[in-house]
Amino acid sequence: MTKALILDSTLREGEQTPGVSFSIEEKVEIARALDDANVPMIEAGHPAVSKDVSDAVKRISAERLTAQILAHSRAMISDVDAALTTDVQRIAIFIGVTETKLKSLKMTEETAIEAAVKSVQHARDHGVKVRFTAEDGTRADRNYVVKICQAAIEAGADRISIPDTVGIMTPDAVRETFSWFSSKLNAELDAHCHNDLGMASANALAAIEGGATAVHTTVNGLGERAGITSMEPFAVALKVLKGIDTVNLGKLPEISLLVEKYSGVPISPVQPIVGENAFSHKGGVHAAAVIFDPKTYQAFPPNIVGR
Ligand code: HCA
Ligand code: CU
Repeated sequence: MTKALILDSTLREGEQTPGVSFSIEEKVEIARALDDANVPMIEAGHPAVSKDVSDAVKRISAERLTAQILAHSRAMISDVDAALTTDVQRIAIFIGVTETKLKSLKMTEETAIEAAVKSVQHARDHGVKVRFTAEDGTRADRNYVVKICQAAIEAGADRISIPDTVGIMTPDAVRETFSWFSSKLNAELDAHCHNDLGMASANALAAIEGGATAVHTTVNGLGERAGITSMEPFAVALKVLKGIDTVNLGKLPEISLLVEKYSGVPISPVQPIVGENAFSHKGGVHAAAVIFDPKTYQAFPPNIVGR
């Protein structure tokens, strides 16, 4: 467990938050801020969704940021083609792998593998890197997930995401899942943890322990339903609990405010790291002890995030 990359998906997963829609200018500004904080991978949108999303991804690619820019795509040639027009460095191709999802897509296990392979090959033929996502992979039949991922790897994918799409995992289960998949798959593994049971940050940390080399986050934890792993507490936890450096922690409060402003989703006062109360003390016993020595009631010094 030595590497950990953060992939920020505020502009893709985060924009799937009900009521949230960023303008193109806002997206470019958020992407620049993430890049400025040394976020290595930015998932900028799903171009097949609309002209606006596609234009935004194009604009962000054209910024030539240090971060690698990704576009999301279903395992369909038309989606991959839409992603290719945006000039991104990597396309993240996903397909549902549970029995229920395959049924709803009117696919069999075999036709889903074919769709995955064809779309991965199509992207690779156009010179872009590919991540393949086995959507809802933590609830699917493991042996099938390995089979479809192996096919995607043979077709040219070099990263595989095993998302906890409905947020039902525990840290122990995630750690075991990632060590199992890393023993079976010859690719870098991404974790994408939804927060339906409030486990997203703990599960993401456990994924790293199990062998994942990247974790998907959003600023302020935005995303479908209860969102996904929030970048701020996760990046700080990696540093404080595991000694792993990722993004520039001092930039987190300003990025959080920027995303609060453009998403219209308010930061809660008790939100870790960026909430108004995150480093405040109220009870007399606490206040007196903190005046004596701050570490009595602090998990880590607030100045590591510039507060
Ligand atoms: C979804 C897709 C996804 C994909 C994650 C990924 C998920 O919106 O259903 O590409 O790694 O949660 O499975 O966000
Ligand atoms: Cu998701």
